[in-house]
Amino acid sequence: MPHAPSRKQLHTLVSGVLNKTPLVDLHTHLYDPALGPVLLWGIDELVTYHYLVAEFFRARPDFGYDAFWALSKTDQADLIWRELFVLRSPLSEACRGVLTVLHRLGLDTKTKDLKQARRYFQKRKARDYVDQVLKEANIKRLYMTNDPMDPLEAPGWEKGFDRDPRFLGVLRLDSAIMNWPDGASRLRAMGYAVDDGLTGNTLSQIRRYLNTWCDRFDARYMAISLPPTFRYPDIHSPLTTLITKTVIPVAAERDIPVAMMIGVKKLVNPALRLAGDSVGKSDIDTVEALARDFGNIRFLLTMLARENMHELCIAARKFKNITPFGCWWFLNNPSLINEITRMRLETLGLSFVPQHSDARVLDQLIYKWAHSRTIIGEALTDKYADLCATGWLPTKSEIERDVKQLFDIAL
Ligand code: FIX
Ligand code: ZN
Repeated sequence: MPHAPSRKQLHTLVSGVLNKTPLVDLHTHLYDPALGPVLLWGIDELVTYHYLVAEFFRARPDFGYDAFWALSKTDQADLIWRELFVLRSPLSEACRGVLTVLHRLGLDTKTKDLKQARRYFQKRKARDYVDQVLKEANIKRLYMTNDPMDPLEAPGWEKGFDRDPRFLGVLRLDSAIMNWPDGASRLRAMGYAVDDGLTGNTLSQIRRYLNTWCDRFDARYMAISLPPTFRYPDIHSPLTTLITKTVIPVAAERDIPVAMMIGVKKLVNPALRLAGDSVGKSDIDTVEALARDFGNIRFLLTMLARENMHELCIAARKFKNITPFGCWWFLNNPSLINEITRMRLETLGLSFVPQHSDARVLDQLIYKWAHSRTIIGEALTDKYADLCATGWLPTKSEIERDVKQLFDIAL
């Protein structure tokens, strides 16, 4: 009877498999390098990430919002670096992330300015750097967030380009259907004959929009972020009507999933711009009702409130068409990734997607995945150790199989 491995031996095995398994990143704000400068990378983008902007104002509440936004990106980065990394220890997850990237790139992290880092990035070419970062983070494919109504992204699609197969398309729905009829004028400007009242051909025109852009993007799923107040059923809500009468029928026709990211309160502090969004507790009854009424739809689901995470695990146990994914945004911190991952392993086994990066800056892939692989590795090690205590000893190939199921996502 082979003897059970020690926890240390198990941890070495599990973390080795995790680190060498190329993964698929289910949700990012990154772009095919052919789309040009809309793909953000480099030290100034890293340090002015909206998470760090919010933390800067915690350190400097005396600093005016307008004064900050009036600065150049370089000056913003220098200011944030000084306040959060020099005058204070960079203990937050977002600060630590920047240091992990610099450290993995062989750069000095305890430096009083960004001169060395800027010299490093000035020598990089975007396409080579994409290869370097994907290799360092061991990512084989990632899903973008593509919005036909984004003025920064749209020109690249109009021009057309040879796709990088590592960057998969996703049709993002917010700008078209959130806060209806805000999107109606944008749709009309694109040639879709919609009216504010969702009457006549409006719904079929919106389905045409969805199909046209799913084709253009070769979209592997459609995605939308939703407020904590989102409800289904809700006969008075244009949003609910649009989701059930346009998004869901098109997803069914195309047999692609619908990703719902529920719980964001947009711009509670508009002065913070992208950093101004907050979190609210969402309604799990709505999630269960959607999964029940649309059993033919695969729902990729993540929620922003910690309190919703356990409810989502249980909803997924009740509905096989729910796949919980990621530790989203304010949950993407070691203490919560740890809690959520263990909760999911205990309630769902391997039938969930443990993490996505949500990276907005290419280099973030390095830290978001290094940090998550470590935490998820600890949780998996403990779960395998629990199995060993029953005499069920995992083999290396079984651990490789399990890790592939968790991270090598094929939609
Ligand atoms: O809606 C989303 O895709 C969110 O992830 C973003 O809006 C958010 O700003 C973010 O990047 C969080 O990590
Ligand atoms: Zn996102």
